[in-house]
Amino acid sequence: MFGWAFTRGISWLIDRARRINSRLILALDVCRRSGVSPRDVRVAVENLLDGLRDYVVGVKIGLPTILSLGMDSIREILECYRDYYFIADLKIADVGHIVRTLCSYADYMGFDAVIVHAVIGRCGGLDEAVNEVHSRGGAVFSVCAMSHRGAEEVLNRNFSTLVKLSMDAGVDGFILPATMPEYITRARRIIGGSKIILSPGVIAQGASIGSAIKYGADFEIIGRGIYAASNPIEKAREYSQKLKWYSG
Ligand code: BMP
Repeated sequence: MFGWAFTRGISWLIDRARRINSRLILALDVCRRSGVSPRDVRVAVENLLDGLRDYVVGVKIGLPTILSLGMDSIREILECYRDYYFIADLKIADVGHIVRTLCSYADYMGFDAVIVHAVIGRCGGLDEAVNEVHSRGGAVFSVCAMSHRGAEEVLNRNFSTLVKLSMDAGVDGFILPATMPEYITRARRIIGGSKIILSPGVIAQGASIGSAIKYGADFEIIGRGIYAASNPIEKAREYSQKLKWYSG
């Protein structure tokens, strides 16, 4: 359908992390609210991206920002900031043809990777995402546990099954909660060192900086702790100092 963007794999992400010596991923959930126009949102996004290059390895952009700006605006932004690794947080949970369409939209916008819910299962679900994204050269991260309390009611109870089926489907990495870091340790036991773990829930949701890395994550994802700070660039600098790629 579309296709020019999914050209940089996980190795590009790791190379960049090494280059800038950081394990920090920004959750860019800057979005429209009353009195804030799409133009204002775009300026805020571009100001952040201009200032965070030295500290932030990758940028996770989710539906609030994509819906606020629209796909073509996101595509223009991603084209201008190719020094970041971009992850489409579409949290895909749907049937095969919709999964494939959403993955192709992520490709169109210029993302390097897509986040998919493992709970949809493999056949007609995760397999479709992995095939679609891998055929275009991108990466898939699967959600196998979440960071909010309600996740313990259903999703997180199926954690081991979700991790195993994600491995069988051939995903490139996992999204696991910093607020419940025991899932990170458990995932590492199942997956070994071969896959990447990105961990949200740091600062605004209560997990302390560096804790998910200690439990075995590769990167920590921080949103409000950076973009809602009075000085986002200073905060990102401070956090990246605590999340160095090379310890010591
Ligand atoms: P914040 O640092 O502002 O709490 O943002 C966390 C980001 O990580 C949000 O984009 C959210 O959608 C995402 N996220 C999460 O918080 N918990 C999860 O379990 C999975 C997520 O993707």
